[in-house]
Order: sequence, then C-alpha cells, then structure tokens
Amino acid sequence: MKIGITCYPTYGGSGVVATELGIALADRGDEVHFISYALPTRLALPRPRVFFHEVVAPTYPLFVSPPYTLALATKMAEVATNVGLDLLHVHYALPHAISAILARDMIAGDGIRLKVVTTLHGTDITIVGQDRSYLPITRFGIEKSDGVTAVSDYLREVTARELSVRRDVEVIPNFVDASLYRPDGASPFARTLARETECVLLHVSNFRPVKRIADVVGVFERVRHRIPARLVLVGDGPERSLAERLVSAGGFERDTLFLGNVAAIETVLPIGKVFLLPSDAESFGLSALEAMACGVPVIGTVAGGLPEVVQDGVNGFLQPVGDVDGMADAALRLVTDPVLWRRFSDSARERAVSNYPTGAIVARYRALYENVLRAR
Ligand code: GMT
Repeated sequence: MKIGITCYPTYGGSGVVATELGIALADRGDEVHFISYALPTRLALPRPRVFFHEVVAPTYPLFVSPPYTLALATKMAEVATNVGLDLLHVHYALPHAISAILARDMIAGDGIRLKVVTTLHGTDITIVGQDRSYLPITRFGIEKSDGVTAVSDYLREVTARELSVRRDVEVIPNFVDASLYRPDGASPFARTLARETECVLLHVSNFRPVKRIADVVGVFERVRHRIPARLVLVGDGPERSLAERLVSAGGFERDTLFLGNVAAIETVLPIGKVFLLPSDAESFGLSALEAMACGVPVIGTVAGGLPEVVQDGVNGFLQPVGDVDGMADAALRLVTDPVLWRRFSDSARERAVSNYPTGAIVARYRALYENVLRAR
C-alpha cells in the first residue's frame, strides 16, 4: 500500500505517533510518504520505503499569512498523483483533514481515487475544535473523511458530544515500542543527571498551559522538603519560562534540570522514579505510556483519557486536577516504600507491553485502511 502521512513535525504527541506509525508501516512493507512543512523530529532519513515531501507556502503582500492549508493540499494532490498514493492519513484535524479533503476532491476530477483517514489526537477537538471560529470546519473535516480514529474513548465521546459528530469514530490507542523503551535503557549520560540517593521526578511535555507546569513544580517542591530529590524537565514551549521563574523563586535551581527537547527520550525516562503529568486534560498521555514502558509509575490527574492508560492505585496515582498536595503525598508514598514502588513499576511496564504493543496497534490501522479502500 502507498500511504501519505501528514502531521505537525515539531515535538508533540500527534507528530510522534504519526512518525512511529509511518516507520512501522514501512518496516512491514508499505511505502510511506510524509508530507509536512519540515521533517518530523523523530524521523531520521534515509530509510527503506520512507520519503519526505516538504510543503512550502509562499507569501504574497495580499495574504494575511501564507495559506499553508492550500499549499499543503496542493502538495498532497501532487504527491498522490505522482506516486499513486492509495490514501492520506492525517494526524490532528486542523488544518490537515481539510487539506486532505481538498486534495482528494481536486484529483477526483482526473479519475484518481484517494481516500482520507483522520486521527484525532486531543487539543484538535478539546481546544481548537471547540473554538466557535473552528468548530464547523473541524466537524466538516471529520464528517468528510473516509475513516476517522480517536486515541481514546474519552476523545471519541468529546467529539460526539461537543462537535455533534454522528459518524463512526474508531478508537485506536497510541502504542509504544517496548524493546526500545525499557527499564534498563538509560544512557550513561542520563545516569549522571542525579545522584544514587536522589529521587528523580520526571516531566516531559511541550510546556503548554494545559500541562499545568506550575503543578509539576509544586509537587516537586513538596517532595524535596521531605527527601533528597531532583526534578528533570524535558521539552520546551511557552510555559518553560514560567517554570524557570518558579524554580528560581523557590530557590531550587540546583536540584532542577531543564534538558530542553530531547530526541532519544527513551535514554532519559528510565532514570525516573515517578513521572509527573498533572494536566488539565490529556486525551491519552503518550509521554506517560512511554514512561510506563520504562517502568516509571505515573502521578497524574483524573482527567480526560489518562485514566484509560494509567490504572489508579496499580501503576500510578491519579488525583483531581490541581490537587498538588494530593499528588505530592502520592509521590512520597510511592517513592518511600520500595516494595510498593517495585510493584507499581512492574505493573507499569507490564501494562505498556501487553496493552499497547506497536505490532498489534499498527495492524489495527492497517485493517482500517483496507476497509476504507474497500468501501465504495
Ligand atoms: O495537545 C498536545 O499537548 C499535543 C498533542 C499533539 O497533537 O501533539 O497531544 C495530544 O496527542 C497525543 C498523542 O495522541 C496524546 O498523547 C496527548 O494526550 C494529547 N494531548 C492532549 O490531549 C492535551
């Protein structure tokens, strides 16, 4: 099969899932063409059967901003025609689904059949899609796609409820390569980031307001009052400076490490004792799943789809959004009880391995593509 994949190429869960999916499909024999404005961060080329097509959106004095959606649609149509794509799989509804639908309709006139599969990831529905300026076009993109998936039951329900979408949306969860994300996978460099005696609290995100970075720092502040601890923050984004300010106001710069964007995250995750994800809403929580595969239990919130991934009291503790004291107490309970921690760590790894294996989840996407291609 020849598959076009479009995603945001920058750091962020939807781009990661799209890239890992494309690589896994190519490894299994499909031909995959990534179409985006930059090479996705986790995509190292060259590799067999994987291609990248860059979208350039020229500007013009009359345009308010370069019309990326149109340039993307044009590139999608061009690639589909030139290489004979069977379908386009777009990740994150806006604007990718709209561009794909435009591309499909553009080339239909030439007798070329192209199908469109859209995967909903989270804020494309929970934030962007609910903005009145974008709601109707998000719904249009979903309804006109040939197949639609969501990464959790929660996201499927929000899509139906808030956007009044009536069509079938299949839940296909995210996945993790448990042979790469392993408890013993820390690099020698990562092992130097904390002392043996220090308890490492980890957080990985794109530092957007939805991640509640202040709560990450708040939990750490409470934990470090009780035990030797270190906070390792991975990623970058608009709230990183807020985190830096809070850390410096709290006077614990020496115990906090801002690593910025890290490509090989699997080499750092295993040094964590707990993974903090106190988000407002998390449709899935891919970073939490990656931590679990490395045997790191999660302290997070009972928000969105996170409870579908992390089992409260089994491989992590989930508290109400904003309950910083509750999350700090839960973290302390876990890290000060080695028997409990070991049980949670083993369970986290086991859940990632058994419930979210790359092969089985990729096979579900492949089966969906086949259904979509068979449908008239
Ligand atoms: O919204 C974000 O934080 C980024 C977004 C993305 O598109 O990169 O992440 C969403 O998709 C991930 C992959 O499916 C999920 O694991 C995240 O939970 C989801 N983020 C939110 O729902 C906030």
